[in-house]
Amino acid sequence: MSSSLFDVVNPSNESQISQVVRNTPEQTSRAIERSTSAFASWKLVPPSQRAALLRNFSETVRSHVKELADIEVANSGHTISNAIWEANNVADVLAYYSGSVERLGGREIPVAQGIDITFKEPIGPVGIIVPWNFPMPIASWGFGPALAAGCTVVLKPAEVTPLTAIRLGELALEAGIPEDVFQVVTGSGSDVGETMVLDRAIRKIVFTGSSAVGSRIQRLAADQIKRVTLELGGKSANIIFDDADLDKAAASAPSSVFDNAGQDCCARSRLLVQESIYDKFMERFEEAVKGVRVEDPSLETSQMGPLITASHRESVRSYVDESLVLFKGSAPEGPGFWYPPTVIGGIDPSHRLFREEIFGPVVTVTKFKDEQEAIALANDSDYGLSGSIWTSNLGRGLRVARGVQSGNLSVNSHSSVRYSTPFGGYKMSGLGRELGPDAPDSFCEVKNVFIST
Ligand code: TAP
Repeated sequence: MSSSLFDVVNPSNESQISQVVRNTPEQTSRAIERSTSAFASWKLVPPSQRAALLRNFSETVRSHVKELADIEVANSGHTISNAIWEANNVADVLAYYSGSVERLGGREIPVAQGIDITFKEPIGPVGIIVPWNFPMPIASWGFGPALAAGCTVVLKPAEVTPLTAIRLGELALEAGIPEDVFQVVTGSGSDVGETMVLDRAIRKIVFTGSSAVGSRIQRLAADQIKRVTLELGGKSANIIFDDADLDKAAASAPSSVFDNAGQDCCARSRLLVQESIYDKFMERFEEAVKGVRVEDPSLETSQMGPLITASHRESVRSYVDESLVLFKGSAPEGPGFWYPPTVIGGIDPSHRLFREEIFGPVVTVTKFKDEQEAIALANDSDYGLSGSIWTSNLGRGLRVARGVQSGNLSVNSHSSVRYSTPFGGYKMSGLGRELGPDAPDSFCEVKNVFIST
């Protein structure tokens, strides 16, 4: 079957901005063969040289931050301030992991009658499959540590947002990363993605996306005992206690869920508010929500852009029962896939609005009495990715953080992601961790060698 082209659309105005190749399974298999050949030499590149190449890749990305950010604004509808952070994050991730190339060693272990040494060896060609919501950083959280460990990479961006990945592939070559060490293969999940999962030459899949596709990938990979890292959905809680700085908690709550129009796996889409301060908090929160600037994401003032596609907007809309809406922010009429920040109240935890990941600018608000009830509500979810706790009592902050079953919690902050700290989910939110100092280890096999003396 020969490849065809697919249209890439700007979600802010619905205009066609590019056409990209839809690769076939056969073309994907050929890319994997090239990746396998490149692996044989990439794994032997001396560590100091591999580190220098990664540093060079980082600096090349850094010098193209504005260009990459502009592409993301047009392709994904991200606000320009977010897109600049995202492009810088790619450069940061590469710089951070360039430092691990020369530190990735094994150990000497004391044993009887001999010497025992462990070696960390790169696992082989790695397939990285990313979603459309944060195309640049999520890709780099996989390819940064993988390249550092000595693996080659085949990256599949989501079909709707391929443009920054294509540009990163070009920048890698410009930076001196050898041909075929880092390949970008555009096309659909069922053709390109599934071929990568099924091909035995790919030794690990790093997948970020929905829990449904993640679970299918884990099942398919099991036949080959292929390694997988899964970063999946979320339904995180933002817990506001009565001793919190209410001005700060209310002012920051909109960005914790409406950032990237709520298309964020870490979105704090369940707001839990202690009943004693409910009215005081909601008054401030309403003012903050109505102040969110939903506008053309290329403007410096823009705080929220559109949803990614018309069909995704339909999916978000299908969740919202207007009779449950407490208040809304504003949104442009269109063209573009706009949807206003929306706040829902008065629902029971069994309601699908409380349970399912909507992946849009919709937040539910629920009252709680005390710490125990807050923890129980936060944990009443199949997911466990992120979450925030607002309190002036550090002991309470830590107690609740330890009680919530989630991979990334913040106290008096909404920060979830730093390249230097581990990131990943409990329960249906995933398997394994990305980022942080240990990420390159997940791209290595450990070999043990015993020498008799
Ligand atoms: P998915 O539909 O799961 O798609 C994710 C990626 O997988 C896309 O590149 C998709 O390709 C590909 N894919 C689809 N079917 C596949 C298959 N059978 N085999 C291999 N690959 C396949 O998710 P989405 O709708 O793009 O993204 C939203 C989801 O991602 C949300 O649930 C969100 O929470 C989650 N997410 C999680 C995180 C972390 S870090 N935990 C971060 C961001 C997003 P095509 O779309 O091109 O067909």
